[in-house]
Amino acid sequence: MKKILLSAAALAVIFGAVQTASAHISYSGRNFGTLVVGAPATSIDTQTVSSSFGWADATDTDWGDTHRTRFFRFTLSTTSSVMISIERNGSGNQTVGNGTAGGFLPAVSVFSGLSHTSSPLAHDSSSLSVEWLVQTFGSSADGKGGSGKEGSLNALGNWSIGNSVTDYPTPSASGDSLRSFSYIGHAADGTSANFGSTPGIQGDGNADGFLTATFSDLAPGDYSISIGGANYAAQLLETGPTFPTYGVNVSVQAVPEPSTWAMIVLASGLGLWIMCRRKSA
Ligand SMILES: [Ca+2]
Ligand SMILES: [Ca+2]
Ligand SMILES: [Ca+2]
Repeated sequence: MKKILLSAAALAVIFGAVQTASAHISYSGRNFGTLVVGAPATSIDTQTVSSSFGWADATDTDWGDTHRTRFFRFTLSTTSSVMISIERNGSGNQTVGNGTAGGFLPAVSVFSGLSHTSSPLAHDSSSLSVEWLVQTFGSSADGKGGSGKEGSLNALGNWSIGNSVTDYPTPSASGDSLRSFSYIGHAADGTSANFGSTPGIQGDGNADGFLTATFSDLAPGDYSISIGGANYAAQLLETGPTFPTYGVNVSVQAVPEPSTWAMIVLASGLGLWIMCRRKSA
């Protein structure tokens, strides 16, 4: 009997390790490709996010764990504005729990830059990730390597993360590489009652599980989207190590630049003015 129990425990450890490994930053099945202005929106449905607090937790001073958000990517070949819509999928894909304060509330950060697209994938506990945090923030506090950070993800600013042919605390080996993300912007479902008191967060004011936002004037290049839960207080309820997963549908579309719209409005206004002058003449 004891032997069977031990085997089950060993299996749980192995299964847990496999699950963790598969949750490193990956864009597999979540690449929107190159967006073209005027093309219809592309949707990637029935994706899952681990925890209802992951994005909000990465907005505070000790940052957050990339594993608690889900990464998507897109590419631009010309300067464009990009509209991102996220809808909680509560019917078929919300596997555990229903969160608090109205269920899963989506939030998103957009970054210029791309993580690794093949194994070994980047993660918060790789030697290189921890080394970067310690070099940047020192090692006199708690968190990863004493850096004072819970993880690599900064939802409101720049950050870096590394992959690892070995794992922490083995020193980074040749073959490991660091990727850097430049912060573009963010959007969050709800209000500070949901995402917490970190200054500067823009909410859509209505915690209804739906979020849409446009990020303007993005230069050609590769972009990463980090999507996670906006419920800051839920980290006190969802304490791990196993976190509830929530379903999201994500839609992305390149839309005309605000300056283009301004020109269209200006041009039609001018047309109207000429027509009026001709009529009165
Ligand atoms: Ca945090
Ligand atoms: Ca936290
Ligand atoms: Ca909303």
